Amino acid sequence: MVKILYAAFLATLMAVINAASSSNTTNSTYIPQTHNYNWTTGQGHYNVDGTFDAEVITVDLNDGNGPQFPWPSIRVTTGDRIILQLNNGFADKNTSLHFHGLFQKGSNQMDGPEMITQCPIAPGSSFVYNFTVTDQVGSYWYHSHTKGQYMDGMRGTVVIQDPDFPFDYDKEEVLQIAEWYHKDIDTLTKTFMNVYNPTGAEPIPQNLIVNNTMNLTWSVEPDTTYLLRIINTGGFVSQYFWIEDHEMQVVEVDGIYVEPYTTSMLYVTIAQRYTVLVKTKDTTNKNYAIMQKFDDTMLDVVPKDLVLNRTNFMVYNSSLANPEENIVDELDFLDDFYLVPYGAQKEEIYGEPDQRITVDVSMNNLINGINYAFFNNITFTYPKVPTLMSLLSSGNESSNPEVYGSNTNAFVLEKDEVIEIVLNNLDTGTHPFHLHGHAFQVIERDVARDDDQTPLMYDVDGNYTYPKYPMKRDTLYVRPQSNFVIRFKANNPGVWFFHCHIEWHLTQGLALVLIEDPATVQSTLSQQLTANHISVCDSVSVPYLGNAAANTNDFLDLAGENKQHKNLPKGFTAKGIVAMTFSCLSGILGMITIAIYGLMGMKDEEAQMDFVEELGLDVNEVIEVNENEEGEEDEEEAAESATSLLTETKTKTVSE
Ligand SMILES: *[C@@H]1O[C@H](CO)[C@@H](O)[C@H](O)[C@H]1NC(C)=O
Ligand SMILES: *[C@@H]1O[C@H](CO)[C@@H](O)[C@H](O)[C@H]1NC(C)=O
Ligand SMILES: *[C@@H]1O[C@H](CO)[C@@H](O)[C@H](O)[C@H]1NC(C)=O
Ligand SMILES: *[C@@H]1O[C@H](CO)[C@@H](O)[C@H](O)[C@H]1NC(C)=O
Ligand SMILES: *[C@@H]1O[C@H](CO)[C@@H](O)[C@H](O)[C@H]1NC(C)=O
Ligand SMILES: *[C@@H]1O[C@H](CO)[C@@H](O)[C@H](O)[C@H]1NC(C)=O
Ligand SMILES: *[C@@H]1O[C@H](CO)[C@@H](O)[C@H](O)[C@H]1NC(C)=O
Ligand SMILES: *[C@@H]1O[C@H](CO)[C@@H](O)[C@H](O)[C@H]1NC(C)=O
Ligand SMILES: *[C@@H]1O[C@H](CO)[C@@H](O)[C@H](O)[C@H]1NC(C)=O
Ligand SMILES: *[C@@H]1O[C@H](CO)[C@@H](O)[C@H](O)[C@H]1NC(C)=O
Ligand SMILES: *[C@@H]1O[C@H](CO)[C@@H](O)[C@H](O)[C@H]1NC(C)=O
Ligand SMILES: *[C@@H]1O[C@H](CO)[C@@H](O)[C@H](O)[C@H]1NC(C)=O
Ligand SMILES: [Cu+2]
Repeated sequence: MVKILYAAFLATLMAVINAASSSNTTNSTYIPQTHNYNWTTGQGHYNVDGTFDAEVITVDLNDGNGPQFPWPSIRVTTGDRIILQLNNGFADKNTSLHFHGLFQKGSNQMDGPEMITQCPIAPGSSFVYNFTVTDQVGSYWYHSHTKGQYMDGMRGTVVIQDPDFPFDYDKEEVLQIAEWYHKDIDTLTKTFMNVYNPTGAEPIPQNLIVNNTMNLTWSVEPDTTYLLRIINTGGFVSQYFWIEDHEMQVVEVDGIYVEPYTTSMLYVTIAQRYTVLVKTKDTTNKNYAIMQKFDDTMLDVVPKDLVLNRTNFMVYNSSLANPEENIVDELDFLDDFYLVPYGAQKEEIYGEPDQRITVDVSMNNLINGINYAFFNNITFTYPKVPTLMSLLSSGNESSNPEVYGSNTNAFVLEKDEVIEIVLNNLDTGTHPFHLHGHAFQVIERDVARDDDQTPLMYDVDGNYTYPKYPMKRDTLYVRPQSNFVIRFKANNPGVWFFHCHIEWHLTQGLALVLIEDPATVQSTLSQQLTANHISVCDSVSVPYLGNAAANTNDFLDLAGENKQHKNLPKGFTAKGIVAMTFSCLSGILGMITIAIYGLMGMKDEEAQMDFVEELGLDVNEVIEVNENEEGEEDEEEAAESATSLLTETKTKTVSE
């Protein structure tokens, strides 16, 4: 039986490969097109999941139909030009737009992340994204790169068609998956980056969605091969994805073709894309479940009413009943590490690196009580001048990383060097990291370590077996308390952001910036700021000359740069902050204070006061910081959040 199945699998594989070579004989003489878009952002309401009318970010396509939701999909062919004018129609929010996974060769300023490659777009201002899509094909997406905005819906899928697509299929379908919050991101961020949330517990989403809805119906035809593009446009959780009784043959991952690999389940972190071939059955007597499941290990608490598994419908025959939830015994999903790039994308592992960048990921509180995320103890703090502009204006100092600030983790890469990034995750969570401007080889990824073990650090002198043809992609997860190692060639001059794609963690500062081949950036005509870009900077009052501190005289003088808050005194823990926070509030929140004493195992106020003293902190200072940042009005809200945090903390303690 096993043998027969294996033979059948081989036969399919051969068929696919044959189809591949035959389709490559069609030498397309495609003439590139230009796609023009003129979009205006706005604020609206939309009931995405069918259970709550949420505040969302709308788009006006300026086609006479007014603001709409969701945002449109983009479909172009490789070689095409995109000219997208983004008009900021918000009353009081800056914005930006990033095309996730596009290399932006020679057009770094069109990459999108605000204060990295561009000035934020102020309300009333318009940025013209103008670039060609060169040497890339496959599944991508676009999203705002400002303050977690895309979780309010400012995102869409991007497909880059390949006239010489190497695999055979009949029809194509896109599934845009994500998680969904009922509250808007600005509101959630206020309670997340807050002294009352000292453990940095991420807000819990309300639902998993697909194509901006729930309970989606995908009507299929029998005996048909679908090219299915699964694109996770979420901002937080990874999802398990499977289709009842249907196998998926993975052929593309983050824009990289791979040797076809059959699996029954995918694990898709946010920002990742999987393109699979799904062959439908030749019978139409049953409909099947398309399942999405939360990776609930990423949630600090799992509320009782949270539905972890969401069922969508693959419908062969609409007069038959919808399928029930599909339950599997085991979450037996594809490990993307073992995929092998296919065709022209298949490249041997790069040799020993010319430069190795080793970064340790950690999370901790700073003196203001707020929980931050760090690479090598530095939490990314936005510079006063967008980093690309510091590069462009710093002349022969541009290859000195100091120019870019002491809180940005800036690394300078020389032209065509082989770069290795070793990432050690000292945190107990899973994190999906994204590199702008490149797809990288994944040469090593270690197993997870439990909470009670010590983190598994990568050993540079260790005896690892690297793949001969490593998998390549642009977004890769690291397991809890573990590590990964990636390599790429510094052949795309520009300033490229590398960060955790979990929007909460990016907000907490889990980012660094690569300054790649600065001399070439300076000398390339197409890399000079467009007149439109300069006017966008002017209207938001962001300088486009100078180092990270906006100093134009001495590029090594960083006086006045933005810096992270001071460290906490040694030995201070998040639990200590919980206690301190609530003691500060005891006047307002007597009951909660008592509850928290219980949690701390402190029975009387005296012991509690001793503890606060032990912290060696000026309690009044903490109150001041908080009031300055949040304003007095927010105290009630903060109290509300404190109550919910307390409930969560208690829940967690109980479940442990
Ligand atoms: C495709 O056709 C063009 C024009 O006929 C030719 O120059 C080119 O070499 C062909 N490419 C391949 C891959 O066959
Ligand atoms: C884009 O839309 C705005 C707002 O409707 C309009 O003022 C502008 O002329 C349009 N631009 C282009 C290039 O069509
Ligand atoms: C999906 O189904 C759930 C019930 O399982 C319902 O509460 C919700 O409103 C539905 N949503 C949509 C968009 O149909
Ligand atoms: C927009 O960006 C500018 C420059 O960084 C900043 O001063 C301003 O506060 C931002 N506006 C909002 C609403 O965040
Ligand atoms: C887009 O860029 C091309 C190439 O630099 C230029 O010729 C064209 O004028 C630009 N278009 C707009 C609308 O900026
Ligand atoms: C899902 O949305 C995409 C656009 O992102 C669309 O192309 C596709 O047809 C939709 N799929 C279904 C099953 O509705
Ligand atoms: C769909 O199901 C109905 C009800 O069982 C049946 O009458 C019909 O023939 C089916 N259609 C197809 C295309 O199988
Ligand atoms: C969710 O899915 C998993 C995997 O199929 C299953 O073990 C679990 O029982 C499901 N939970 C619920 C509440 O349906
Ligand atoms: C298609 O043919 C071209 C030119 O011969 C080759 O470079 C490319 O790798 C082929 N594509 C695939 C997917 O085999
Ligand atoms: C970060 O700080 C910790 C504690 O002070 C120290 O042990 C560690 O070496 C630092 N890590 C780096 C990469 O500087
Ligand atoms: C950089 O250029 C300036 C003049 O533009 C010169 O004074 C300085 O010595 C140069 N520095 C280096 C490191 O070459
Ligand atoms: C490294 O590992 C390989 C395979 O596990 C083994 O054959 C080899 O002896 C090891 N080399 C050293 C120096 O430990
Ligand atoms: Cu993260």
